[in-house]
Amino acid sequence: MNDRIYAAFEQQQKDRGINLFEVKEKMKALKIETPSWGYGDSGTRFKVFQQEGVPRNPFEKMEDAAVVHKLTGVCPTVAIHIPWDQVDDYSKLKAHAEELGIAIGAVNPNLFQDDDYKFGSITNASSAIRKKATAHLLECIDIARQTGSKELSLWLADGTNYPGQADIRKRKHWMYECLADMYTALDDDMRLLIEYKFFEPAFYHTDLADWGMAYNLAQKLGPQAEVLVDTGHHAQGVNIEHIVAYLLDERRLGGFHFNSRKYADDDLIVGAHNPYELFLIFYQILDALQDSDQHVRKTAENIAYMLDQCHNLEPKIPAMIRSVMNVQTYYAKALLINYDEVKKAQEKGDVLACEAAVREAFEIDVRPLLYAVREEMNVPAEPLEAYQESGYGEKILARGKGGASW
Ligand code: PSV
Ligand code: MN
Repeated sequence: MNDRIYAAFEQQQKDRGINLFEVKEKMKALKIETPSWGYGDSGTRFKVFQQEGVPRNPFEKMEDAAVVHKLTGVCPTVAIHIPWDQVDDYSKLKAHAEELGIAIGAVNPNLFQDDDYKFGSITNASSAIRKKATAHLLECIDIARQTGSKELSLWLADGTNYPGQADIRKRKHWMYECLADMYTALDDDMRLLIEYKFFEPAFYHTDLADWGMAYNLAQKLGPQAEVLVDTGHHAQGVNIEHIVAYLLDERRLGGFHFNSRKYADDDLIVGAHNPYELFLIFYQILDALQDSDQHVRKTAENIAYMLDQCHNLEPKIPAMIRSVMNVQTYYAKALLINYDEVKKAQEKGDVLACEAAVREAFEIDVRPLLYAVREEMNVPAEPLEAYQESGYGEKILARGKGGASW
């Protein structure tokens, strides 16, 4: 990078009262988990377009994820989905990941792809099916023990399509009972991240539809249960950063599934459609990191940042790198907000100055900062270009078509 450009950037930030050393340390500490399923074939309900070179098994998924980590330096863990990533021996998968310089992150139970779950899993009127679903949740805790994972992220597809189809209150009780069994089985250092989604695949009611329901469940279950915010799981126009601030203040924000969306749960590259939203989410988190309450600060420190995307048309690995770079970019911009200036403007009730102080940081070109941080981390300044030049994309074509899919 051109030293003069960085020096000018440094001076500009100094003049704005920003401590760049601290900013760079925070950027180096950011960790973004990638999803194993984001490396496999995916599509819509209309068509899955198979790509050449897609990993054929969980071991190859780890290999692709390791490339993303090697080039970005900030993706040391990979979330797995069970049974998509089922293997005979999880210690082998763990060892394989570790040899590649990464580790297995959150374990995601799958309660939505079994015929038995047609009318619900842990909300099913059949106690035998609820027991089966609970057994799968417990199996996932056991897998987490074997992989050294500390997070279980739970998403439920349960819901109904028509009024009167089921007893909503009974389903609520059954859901709680099964999750309480799961919660009790968690090790002390594990946490349960509860994801919500307002529709799809059910269209009339979803049993865990919004952050309030997830929060309520987490409250009842205990301190190891927290809410997971998937940015694609809200109705149009919902103020996600408000939800983030609220959950942080309640000490119940556990993690994110980042992606971007235009209409529904589109699972597109994060930051592609929603850069300002992503920036404002980080603004709330960074603001909470300065809270006078140490519990709020701790909650903000322990957030699990995960991507949950499906790259249906674009090649998977570069798309994942693009997403990671987008998260870094908007995180960097939020770090450049002059928080004192915002607070002072708030105290004066100067609405225009408040808004301007936040937006100003968004408008800064942070490329000199990103290049400097990557240089200090010993990773390529332009990870995407480095990937294109690495030859890895060509090498994996030998895997052929018809790899793993979700
Ligand atoms: C559901 O849409 C979701 O966001 C959940 O996190 C699932 O585990 C993931 O996508 C993959 O289907
Ligand atoms: Mn998700």
